[in-house]
Amino acid sequence: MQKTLLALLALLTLLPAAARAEDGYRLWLRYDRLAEPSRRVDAAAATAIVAPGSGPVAQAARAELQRGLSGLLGRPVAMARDVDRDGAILLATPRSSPAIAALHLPLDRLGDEGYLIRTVRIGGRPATVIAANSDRGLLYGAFAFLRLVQTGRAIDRLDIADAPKVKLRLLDHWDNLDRHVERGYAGQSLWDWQKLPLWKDPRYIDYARADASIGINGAVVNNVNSKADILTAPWLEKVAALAEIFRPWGVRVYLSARFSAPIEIGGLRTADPLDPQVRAWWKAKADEIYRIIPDFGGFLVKANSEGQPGPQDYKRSHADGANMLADALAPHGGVVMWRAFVYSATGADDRAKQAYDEFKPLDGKFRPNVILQVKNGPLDFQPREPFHPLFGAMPKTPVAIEVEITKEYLGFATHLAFLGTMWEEALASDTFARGRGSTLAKVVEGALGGHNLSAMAGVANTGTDRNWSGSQFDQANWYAFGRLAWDPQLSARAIAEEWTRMTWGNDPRVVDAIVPMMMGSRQAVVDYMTPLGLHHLMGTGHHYGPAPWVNDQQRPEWNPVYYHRADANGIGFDRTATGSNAVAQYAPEVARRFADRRSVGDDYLLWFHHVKWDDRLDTGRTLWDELVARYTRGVEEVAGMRRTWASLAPYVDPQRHEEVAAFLAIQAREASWWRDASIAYFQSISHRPLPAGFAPPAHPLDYYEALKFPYAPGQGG
Ligand code: GCW
Repeated sequence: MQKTLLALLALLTLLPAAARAEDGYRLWLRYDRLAEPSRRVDAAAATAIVAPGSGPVAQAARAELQRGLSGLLGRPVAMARDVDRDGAILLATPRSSPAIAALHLPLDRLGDEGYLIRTVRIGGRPATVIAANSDRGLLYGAFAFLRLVQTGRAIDRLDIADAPKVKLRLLDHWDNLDRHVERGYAGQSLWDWQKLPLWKDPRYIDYARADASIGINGAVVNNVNSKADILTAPWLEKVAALAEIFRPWGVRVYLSARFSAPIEIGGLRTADPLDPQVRAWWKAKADEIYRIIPDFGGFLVKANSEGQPGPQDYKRSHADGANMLADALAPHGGVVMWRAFVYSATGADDRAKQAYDEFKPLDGKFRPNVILQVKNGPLDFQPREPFHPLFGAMPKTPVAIEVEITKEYLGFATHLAFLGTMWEEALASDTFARGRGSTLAKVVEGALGGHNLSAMAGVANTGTDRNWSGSQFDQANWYAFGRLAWDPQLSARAIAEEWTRMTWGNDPRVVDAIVPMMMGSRQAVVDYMTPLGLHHLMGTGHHYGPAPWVNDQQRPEWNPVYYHRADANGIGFDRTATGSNAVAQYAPEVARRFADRRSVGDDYLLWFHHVKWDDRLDTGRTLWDELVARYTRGVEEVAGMRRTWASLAPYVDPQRHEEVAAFLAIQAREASWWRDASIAYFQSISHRPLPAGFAPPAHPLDYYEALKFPYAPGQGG
C-alpha cells in the first residue's frame, strides 16, 4: 500500500510540466523548467542578473530575464548590483554600466534596437553580457537570450550580434470598435474599449510582452474598415491607455484613419485633401493625438477600396491623400502607411492588375514619411499567389509588405497551416528590379532603393480566446511573422523549430515530428483548396469552404468563375499577352518566366495560363488528372498530419493535444469537402472521368452548392 502511494507520489513529482493542464495562454513564453537533457546551463552559469538600467523598458527587460531564467532553470536567479560572482549576466547599455563601457563592444552598427550577446570576463570572472545602445535593444537581447536557453542551445561561448532589418514591424488589428474582429477567428477583440481607459486588462501586458519577444514594435489597433470615431477625444484617451501599457515593451500605437473623418467627426463638408480646411483639420488632429500619445506611430489608411472613402472621391490621387496626412504627421515624426489594396468601383479587365495600374505612375510623388503598404500577392491573401508586381516597380517609394496572419483564406483557425513557408516563399521571390537577386525581402528592407523607412505588417490573428490565436498552431503564425519582420531572410524551418521547441518542448521526438508537419502544412491547404495556381474559389463574403460555382454576383470579379475560367476546353486565367497581360507588370525576366508554359511551374500554372484539360504536365498526367490527384493529395496530407499528431500523445500535455487533435479532425472533414465539392464541380465542366483509383465525391454537386453559412465567423461589415 505504502509502496503504491510512494510510487504515485514519485510519479506526480516526475510528471513533466508538459503533462499539467495547459490552455496555450502562455504562448511560446512558457518558461517551464527545462528537462535535464536539454538544459545546457550548468550551475555556474546564470548565477545572477545585473541590470542597472532604471527606465521602464530596461526594467521590463530585467523582469522578463529574471522570470524566464528562474522558470527555465528551475531555481531562483537573483538580482545583483555588480558582477561579483562567476556566471553573472550583465544586461546593460554603455551608459548604464561602466563595465559595459569598458568592454568597448562593437555596438555601433546595432542601431537603437539591436543587441549583442557575448561571453566575456569582467574583473576576471566569466560572465555573459547582453548589451545594446538603448533599452529597447536590451529588451530584444533579453528575449533572444531566453530563446537560446529555452530552445536548448549552449550558452557558454556566445558571440551574437543582431539588429532588425526592418524598421517598423507591425501588427494590423482588424478590430472594430464594437469588438468584432473582421476576419478574426479567435474570439472578440482584445481591446475592451468600453472599460478603457480606467480598466486596464492585465492581458494587454501579456499581449505587448508577446509582441516584444518576437520584435514587433507597433500595433495598429483598429480595423482599416472601422469608423472614424476612434479619432475623437474620448476614444483617443482609451488608445492612450493602451499606448501607456505597451510602451515598456517597445510597442507603439498606430491608428487606422478613415479618410472621411473630417466630415464624419469634424463637421466639414468635404474631405478633399487639397482643401485648406481639411488639411488644417488633420493637422490639428495630429497635434491633438501627439499631445496625449507623444510616441504615436502614425496612420494606416485604406482608401478608395471596397467602398472606403478616399482622395479619388474628389478626383485627387492617392499621393494627394497620403501626402496631406504625411504633412500633418511629419512635425511629430509620424508615418503614413498607405495601402495599395485598391478595389475600384469600376470593373477592371483583370483585378490582379489594379493596384499596379493605380500606383506605378505615383512612384516618386509621395512624401518621405509615406510607406506604400502592399499585400504579398496581387489579389488577396490567397493560399498561394505570385508576388505583387508593385514590389519591383516603385524604386522611389518605401514599400512595405502586408501579410495576413489570420487565416481568412486558409481554413480559419481550425486548419493547421504554418504560414512561415508562404511568407518565406514570397520574400525570396526575385523581382529583378535591379537585376538578379533583387528579392522582395531586400525591397522591403529598403536596401535596394536606399530607403530609410521600411516596414512589414501582419494582419493579426489575436483575440480573446485563451489561446490568443484561435488555435495552438496559429500562435506559430504570429510568432513567424514577428521573426520574419525582424529578419525577412530567416528560414521558415528555423522559425518553425524555434517555435516548436518553445511551445511544445525540446524532446527530439516532438521536434522531429512537429517541424516537418508544419513545413508541409501550407502546401496541403493549397492542394485541397486551390491547387496548380487556382485562386479565390472560396464561399462568397465569408470565405468559408468551396464555392467555385458562384456566378451570380453583381460584379464579374466577385465571382469565383471569373478566376478559374473553366470551360469545356480547359481551366485557368490567361494573364499572358493573349489574355490580360498581367505578366507585363513584372520585370522582363520574371514576365518571360511566368508567360511561358514551360517555365512558369505548377505552382502558378493556372494563375497565368488557361490550360486544356487534356494537356500533359511535367508529371506525365493530363491537367484534369493532375487536378484530381492534387486535391486528393491535400486530403491525404491532412490524414498524415493526424497520424503524426496522434503519435505525439505521450509527449504533449493532454489539454493542448486534445484541442489540436479535434481541430485536425475538423480540418480533415473540411479538406475532403473542398476536394469533393471542387472535383464534382469541375467534372461538371470538364466531362472527364476520374482517373483510375481516385474516389468519386461523396455527394453530387448540388449537395455542395446548397450549403449555406450565414453565421460563418469573422465576416466583414
Ligand atoms: O481580403 C479582404 C478581406 C476584407 C479586408 C480587405 C482588406 C479589411 O476580405 O475583410 O478588409 O481584404 O484588406 O482591406
